[in-house]
Amino acid sequence: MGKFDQYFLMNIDDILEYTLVKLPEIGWDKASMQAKEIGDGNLNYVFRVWDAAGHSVIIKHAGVSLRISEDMKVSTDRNRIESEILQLEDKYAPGMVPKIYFYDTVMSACGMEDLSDHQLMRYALMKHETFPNFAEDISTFMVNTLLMTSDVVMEHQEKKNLVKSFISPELCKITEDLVLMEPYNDINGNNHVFEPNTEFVKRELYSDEALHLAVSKLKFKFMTDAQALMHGDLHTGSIFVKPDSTKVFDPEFATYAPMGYDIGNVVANLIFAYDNGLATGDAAFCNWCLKAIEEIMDLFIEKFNKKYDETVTEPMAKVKGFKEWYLEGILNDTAGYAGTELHRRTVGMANVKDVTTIEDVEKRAWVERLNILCGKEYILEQDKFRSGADFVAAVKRAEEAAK
Ligand code: SR1
Ligand code: MG
Repeated sequence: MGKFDQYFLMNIDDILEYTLVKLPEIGWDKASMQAKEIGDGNLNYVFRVWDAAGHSVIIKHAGVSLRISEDMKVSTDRNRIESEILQLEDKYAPGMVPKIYFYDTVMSACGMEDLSDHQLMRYALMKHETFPNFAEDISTFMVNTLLMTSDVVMEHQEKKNLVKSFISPELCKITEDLVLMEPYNDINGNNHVFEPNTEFVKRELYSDEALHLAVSKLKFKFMTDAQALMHGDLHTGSIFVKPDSTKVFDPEFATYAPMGYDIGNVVANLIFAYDNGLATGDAAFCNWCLKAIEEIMDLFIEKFNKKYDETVTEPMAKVKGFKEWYLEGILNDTAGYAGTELHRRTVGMANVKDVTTIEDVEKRAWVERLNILCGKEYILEQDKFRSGADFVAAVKRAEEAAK
């Protein structure tokens, strides 16, 4: 039996050996080969392997428990799901995801394109860098990957097979609990609430029954509405950027669910970048963040309408008025799930560095209240958000109200 014929958690030396076994065709210069763990997520180990001859690759390796918590066990099958979805997304949004070289269901690892010439978007945004093509790119990615995998376009048998293949109950449960429940009741004691806002969180999130009802509907929609194969964790830590390139990665939470979950994640995470700009007084960066939100939503709507007309195959989806009804539902969901993402990243278990690194206590408390109030408006008044400007206006209202 070979060393890699049975699962174990690999260290740096194992990873070097493993890379040679899995990717011999690269022609590695063995003597200068090095590996470094560069993972920044909550779940997996990510290694960059390179040599002096200019070869490099990323090896992503899943452990049996999550990095963020030893107690949380998740199937290592997530690596297969991720690799297969990246291959599918490359078909619908060519060049917008890293290339997959292999995946290995025994070691729960995959090898993929090294994107070291890009930056992780969250860190670039924390340096207040801006990306002129981002709205164009991410709106294309979302329209192409979401609409093309929906029942409106995809042949229904093929779609149902994808639903079956990409269901990951444990990862869905993380979203159902951490995003769509715990921020509103801290039922499992996982929440991280910024101390100065303790009373505010109790009042605005834990005690608002109308909010709880609206979130319970979003939770059940997430669990039961297999609308499209969404990425499932489309935050700025799942996106690599260069001024002229956007690459989406890390779709291990992908599953069939409402399209608005992905779109709402993008909107909310740009608001976290905005928070950082606001707390540090960078007006130009703040303007870019809001402009990006506005353009993403307007471009999504424009491209969705065009692609729908070009690609719809389902006869009943061609009935007059259906497209408009379907898009309204997506926009409602986008607002709703932008709201839940704003809340869970502010008070839940998995926070974001854009906000947690804000040193000024008053300012951090202020932008966290902004997130909470903006999220509530998105959730409670979902049918008010029909354009990019509508989404932005709520941020400005919350900014004032949170003072
Ligand atoms: C326990 S995992 C916490 C979060 O990290 C991932 O990136 C997902 O967003 C998940 O909700
Ligand atoms: Mg991730």
